[in-house]
Formats: sequence, C-alpha cells, structure tokens
Amino acid sequence: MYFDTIIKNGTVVTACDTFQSDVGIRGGKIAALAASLDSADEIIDASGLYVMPGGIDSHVHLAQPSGDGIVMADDFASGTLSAAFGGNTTVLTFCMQERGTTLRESLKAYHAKAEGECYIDVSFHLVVTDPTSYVLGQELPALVEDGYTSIKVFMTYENLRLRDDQILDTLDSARQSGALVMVHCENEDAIRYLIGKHERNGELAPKFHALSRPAAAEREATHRALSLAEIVGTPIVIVHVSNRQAMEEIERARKRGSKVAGETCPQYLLLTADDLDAAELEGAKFVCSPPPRDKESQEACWEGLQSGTFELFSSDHCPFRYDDDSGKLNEKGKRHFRWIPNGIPGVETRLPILFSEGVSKGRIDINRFVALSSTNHAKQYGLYPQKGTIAIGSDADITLWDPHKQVTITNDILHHGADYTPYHGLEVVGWPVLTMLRGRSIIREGAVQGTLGQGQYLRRTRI
Ligand code: DUC
Ligand code: ZN
Ligand code: ZN
Repeated sequence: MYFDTIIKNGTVVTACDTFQSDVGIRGGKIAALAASLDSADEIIDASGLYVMPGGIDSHVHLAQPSGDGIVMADDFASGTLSAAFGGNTTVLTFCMQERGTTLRESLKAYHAKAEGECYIDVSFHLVVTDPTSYVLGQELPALVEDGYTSIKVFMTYENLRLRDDQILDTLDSARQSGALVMVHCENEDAIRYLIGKHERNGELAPKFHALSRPAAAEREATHRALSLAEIVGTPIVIVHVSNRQAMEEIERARKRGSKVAGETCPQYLLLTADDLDAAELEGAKFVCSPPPRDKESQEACWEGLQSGTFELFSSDHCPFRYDDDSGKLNEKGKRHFRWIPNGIPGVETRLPILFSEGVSKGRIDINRFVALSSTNHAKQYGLYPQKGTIAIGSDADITLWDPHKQVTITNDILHHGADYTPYHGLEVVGWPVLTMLRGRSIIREGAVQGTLGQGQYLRRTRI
C-alpha cells in the first residue's frame, strides 16, 4: 500500500496501549499501523519519539468580548497557532451568548471570527446566559441537532450567572436534547459579600481576589450544581476544579449514581494564592477564577488526576495582556482587584506541564497522559473516534513528542498574544517536536509549516 506519509520508528501511545509501530497516513486519515511500512511520498523518522494523538484542549477562550475596554489577548489565529505549538490539534472554545440576544446570533458572530482564521480544528461550546423559553425550547434542541452538543452555565459573575431555577430549566432542556452541560461553580452572593467586606477595609490589591473567592464558595456551588443535575437527571461536567472539597462533592455525587465528569487545569497544580501576593501588581498576572489555592490543594488535584476524579485536564486558556491598558493593568484594575480581568494564558504550556510534572516525575503514566490531554476530551464532547486516538480510520491528528527535551518556559518562546506566562522560569522535560493536523505538518521543530485557515469547524455528536 502506498501512503501520503509514513511516520517510522516511533513509539505509538494511546490512552490504553504503548507499542512500536509505523503509522501510514492517506487522505488525512490513519490508514495503517504495522511493524514496517515503506512506500510514501514523505517518510518522517520518529526514532526516540512518542507518536501520540494530537492534544485536545476542551476549555479555551478566544476572541471573547470582555467589555469595558478590555481585550482578550488571543483571537482565533494567534490562539490556534499557540495551541499547535503546544502539541494540540483541536480546541473547544466558547461562544458567549450576550443577554438579550439569541444563541444563533452569537454563533454567527463567533463563526465570523473563526472562519478562515484557524490553524487547527475548533468547535464551540455554547454559553447560555439568557435562558428564555425560545432559547431553551426552540434554539437549543435545533442547535444540538446541528452538532453544538455542549453548553456552559455560570453560577458566578453578575452579567453571566444563572439563578437556580434557570439552571434547572437549562439542565432540563439539555437532558431532552442530549446536550452536555458544563458548570462554573462559585457562589456569586458569597463572593459579592466578601468583595464588599474587602472594599470597606480598603483591601484592594490582587491578593484579595483569591480571598474573596474561597474554597467554600466553590464547594457550595459544586454541591448545588450536582444536586440540581441529580434532580433533573442529566450528566454534567464540573469545570476548572481547584481543591479537595469540590473534588469530594464530585466523588459523593458519583457514589449516589450521578454521571459527572471533573476537569482540572495547570494553574491548580503549579500556582497558589501566594502568587497573587507578588510585589507591586505582579499578582494580577495570576488572577483567575476559581483562584489557585495552596500546596495541599495542588496535591489533591494530582490525586484526582491519578484516581479518576478528573477525566479532563484542560488549560482554561483565557489570556489578557499584563502591562496593558486593555488587559490586567487597566486603569481600574490597577486600583482594585475587582476590575482585573479574570483568566490566564496556558494553551501552549498545558501538555508540557502535564507531561513534565506528571509523566517525567512519575506521577502518571504516559497512557494516562494521553487520556487526560486528548482521548477523554474527544469522548466527552462527541469527537471520538474521529479525534483523540491513533487508530485506523481516525483523523491523522498526531503529535510527535520528545520525552527528553528540556525547556525552560519563558514568554519569548511562546506564541500566544499575552505578554507574559504564569509559568515563567519553569523547567520542563518533554516537548512536542511536530504537530500534524489531518496528515499535514503544522509545526515542525519550532517552525510553522501549516497555513492559516487549514483548521476546520467540527460538528460534534451527542455523547
Ligand atoms: N471561567 C472560565 O472558565 N475561564 C476564565 C474565567 C472564568 O471565570
Ligand atoms: Zn469558568
Ligand atoms: Zn474558562
């Protein structure tokens, strides 16, 4: 058999197996796995490298309007390029419904932003902020049919949050149409109470962001989201879990029979609330929600990645520039933590961090790495087996990984639009050396080989 490309001499890794095999690619798909393949237009030597399914990051924010003169640091072009440099071949981003508009209107705007602007494949989660009877009764069922099979709801932020009755209605609509609901769990009323208290005390530095969003506010909302989902009888994903108390809520709900997936992110493994207390206003670089906690919480999150409390490891890439009037240090943000935009960059560093801190340091094995960073995302969000594995018939979305390459993370080696990385100075072992999308190299040895617009929009199936 003749192939377009053969990847030779590599070690293929999937979520369950590790084996020596050549990979034959034809028409953008994996066409053969065999001990030795020879005839192809191009032969790529993968000696000493892992041949893994491309990373799938199912929690990425790109080009979201952020109001008040704040601008997200990545659009679809820079965000998907940065993701590709980090070994990813698919990102799932958010399409944010603005209150007073419909989901279709929001989708039109996001498709216009993404069209022709992506280096890798993308698909959108729908953020429901205005669950009218039209949105839940008419739009959502039709959109699920059209392949928009996941939605996100917020329990915090005044302009985004849903009340419990709205969450119940949204969960019910999702149950009927087969959509999966992701929930941002933090108790808005408790947070507003604490923000008010800090304000009255004149406590306005970045570190008070973390103090106004304690683990108890996350735990309570996690418990409530799980209870509401149990009452409706529909599966949910608890996103960006930061601490043990919230994890225990997930585990308890599972013991009661609920179908719930858990997600955690690099910031909860490597950062703590102390980072928000850095000198001057440097702490603003680490403002995200839920905030990073403490060393014990980091340990808990590792345990969750090992034990299965978490199936998903995502970046929650939500980039803002630091030293910029339209970013973290906007005029109001310099004076009050409340106005520092929430979110940190991380789409390019997610895989190296999980590999280095997880696999190289012996906390997880390489198959668990693939499951947490690719396969489970594809399964959870209706892309499997087209994406997320190395199997005959799957898209040839492949990352070649050098397990020994040592890299010190600094912002100048990254390709996102932010002017900093929260992981500055981190030394990692293991780095992607080639990212291939549907059989075409996009990034090879640190150089761009792909073209803008080669990424496609992915319709997804119900799970
Ligand atoms: N939630 C997210 O999922 N990302 C960034 C900010 C937030 O609150
Ligand atoms: Zn969130
Ligand atoms: Zn997010």
